[in-house]
Amino acid sequence: MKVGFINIFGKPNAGKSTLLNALLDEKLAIISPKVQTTRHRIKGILTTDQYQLVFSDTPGIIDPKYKLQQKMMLSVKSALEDADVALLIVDARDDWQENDTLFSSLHLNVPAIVVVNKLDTVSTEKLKEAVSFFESRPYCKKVLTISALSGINKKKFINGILEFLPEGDPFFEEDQLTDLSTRFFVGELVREKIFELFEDEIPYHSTVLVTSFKEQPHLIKITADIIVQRETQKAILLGTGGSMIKKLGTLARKDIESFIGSKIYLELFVKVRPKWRDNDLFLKEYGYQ
Ligand SMILES: Nc1nc2c(ncn2[C@@H]2O[C@H](COP(=O)(O)OP(=O)(O)O)[C@@H](O)[C@H]2O)c(=O)[nH]1
Ligand SMILES: [Mg+2]
Repeated sequence: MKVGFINIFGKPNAGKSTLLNALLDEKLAIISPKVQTTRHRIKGILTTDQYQLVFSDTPGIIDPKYKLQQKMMLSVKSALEDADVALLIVDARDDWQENDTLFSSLHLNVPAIVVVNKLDTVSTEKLKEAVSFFESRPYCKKVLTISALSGINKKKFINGILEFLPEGDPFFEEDQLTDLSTRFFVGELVREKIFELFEDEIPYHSTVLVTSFKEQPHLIKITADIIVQRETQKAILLGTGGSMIKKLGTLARKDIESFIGSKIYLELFVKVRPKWRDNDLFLKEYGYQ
């Protein structure tokens, strides 16, 4: 059986998380049109009789400006170290040269497949040009083109990867989808709604901590804290008469219910923790190792 770690790298917004979800047929990674939505390395495991593929979604590669971003880049670094194959994903509309510089700077010592994504947004001509541009790069073993959003030919895509993977024994049980806890994904779904509902700095100054998760006969009771940096941000999150937090809770509850496959009761609290993004103790508490 073919077994391997396939780690997905690229600039913010290239479509890494959308690709992971498409490959797994499951919404594991949260997605938004805003950059830097993904903060952790998220593994998605795909097992059949012929292979076990362990895909990792990673945060977009950026120059870190505060400690949270440093932690985000550490998770990218760990993924660089254990990949069997790197998927270097690029938005077809983006500056190819710039992406090439970034990919070269990773100094990969594993084979790389360049994945030109968002083929739905460019002409066939442009796409062909992109393919030949990346095919000529030294780190690139193969170029695949996809639209992660409109759906990919999974079989073809996976066959393109398999030839680079070693034979071996599986690392995970065949029904295991990820290595992260349900609590983690619950927090992520709440965080996704913050990206959806709020503008400017709010999503970037917020995080979510699930503080309790209790299974009861007909529903799961979940409480979570939304952490922000300032009182003014707390006021925005709550909204007039609590209107925004209510909206947020409703949207998150629907997604969490479909993720867990059970009714839930969700209670959200907003807490102010000044400068949490630069505080090691807070970062640790909120799951950024
Ligand atoms: N048109 C189009 N948009 C896409 C495609 N793949 C991803 N997107 C969009 O690009 C944005 C960023 O996607 P995301 O997966 O969060 O990117 P990430 O930052 O690399 O993880 C989202 O708004 C996606 O819906 C695609 O194939 N075509
Ligand atoms: Mg992402």
